[in-house]
Amino acid sequence: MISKMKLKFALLLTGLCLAAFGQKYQPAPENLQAREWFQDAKFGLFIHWGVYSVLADGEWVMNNKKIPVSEYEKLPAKFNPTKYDPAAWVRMAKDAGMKYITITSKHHDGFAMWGTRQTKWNIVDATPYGKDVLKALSEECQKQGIKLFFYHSHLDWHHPDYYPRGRTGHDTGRPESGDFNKYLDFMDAQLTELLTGYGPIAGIWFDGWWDRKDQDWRLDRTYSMIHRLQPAALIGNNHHVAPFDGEDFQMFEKDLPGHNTTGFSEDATIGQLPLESCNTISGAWGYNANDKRYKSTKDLIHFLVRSAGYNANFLLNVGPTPEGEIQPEFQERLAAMGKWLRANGESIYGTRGGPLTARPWGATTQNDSKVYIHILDWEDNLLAIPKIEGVTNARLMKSGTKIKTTAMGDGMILQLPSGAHDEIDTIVVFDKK
Ligand code: FHN
Repeated sequence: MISKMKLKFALLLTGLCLAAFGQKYQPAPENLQAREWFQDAKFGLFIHWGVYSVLADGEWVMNNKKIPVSEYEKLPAKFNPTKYDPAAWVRMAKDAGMKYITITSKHHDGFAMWGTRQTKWNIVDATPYGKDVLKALSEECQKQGIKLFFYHSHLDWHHPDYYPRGRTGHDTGRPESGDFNKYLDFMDAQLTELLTGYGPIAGIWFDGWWDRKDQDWRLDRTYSMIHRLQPAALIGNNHHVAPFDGEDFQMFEKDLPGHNTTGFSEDATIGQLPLESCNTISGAWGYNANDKRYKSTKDLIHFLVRSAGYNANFLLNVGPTPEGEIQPEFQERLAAMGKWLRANGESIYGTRGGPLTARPWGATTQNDSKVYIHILDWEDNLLAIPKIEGVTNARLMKSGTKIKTTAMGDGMILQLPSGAHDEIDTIVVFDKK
């Protein structure tokens, strides 16, 4: 049963949506339900995996190292992930406290990680492994109750009809000719396979539109095809601009919503859709053997909490090896996040951001009956915050220790007893009256 607060949120969102933009797209009831589930889920696993992992230099190696198609096509013969264990991957995600997985079905190199009939450039026809890794993963996700999204690249450095070229992919050795609509027909046919052969798909995570911002990508055609095949599927497009008609959620890359530390999101105004921030554990998305820039578990939990404060999900990435393994540095951090969420999950799952907007010292989240003050970066025992109406019984969530609150002007002072600070997140909880 959708709660009063969330129904208010959903109707507000939809009403504002339709009103603001006179939108054609009317999300189906099951799509609105899925958006609620998405916003309650809060935490997902991003997986960037493909033949590029053989070179262990990230997912952009083909473009960065100017590898022509003729050379790059030698990679699949060396891609044989015999250690791939989808049950272990899904279990790892669940133990980390994640509720869904978003895996690259096709990245910019155009290589299909499933047995597509549209091209031989796929894992079943072109590798010694010869099996459909997405099929195995989708079955395992259904078995373990984890939802599955497919990342799908608009940009394609391999397909001859991805022409005229965009910002990237100029050193692939493809002929300077091609029919872009044939490429879009090919893409729609591949998406149809993914949405009709892998069970219920929670959504499609598009990327690469930014390679040709001027191009007519026939998005309305592709979006309505997806919603026709699976009305509950949530469409997101990492185009780094305000949401387009037909989209169901909005993502921010390596940034909290509305922030732009990476330069990706300068035109990314926050729309009225459910939000998701994605980030890496190291620097790279795809497997990169030399990338040791691992974020600490504390930093990763802070990103999760701050995302929740912005009413956004956190999609955290791993780049598996060509053998099909998740490196230990990633597994350790995910397991530690799962441990933290088993103790503190009530302040994250099923909440919405607020009532206070994001603060340098932390974030606030709320559900129907409680407000959670997440004190992340504040070492003093006194914290002044704006008055929060309609709440009572302030206490530390971990111990239940009462927290003294003193009204001060139109604010209130929280008085933390000495030693109350938690190394990662000191959570003060209030009951809603
Ligand atoms: O180019 C991609 C990159 O490889 C990766 O997939 C990220 C994930 O959000 N998105 C693009 C960069 O914006």
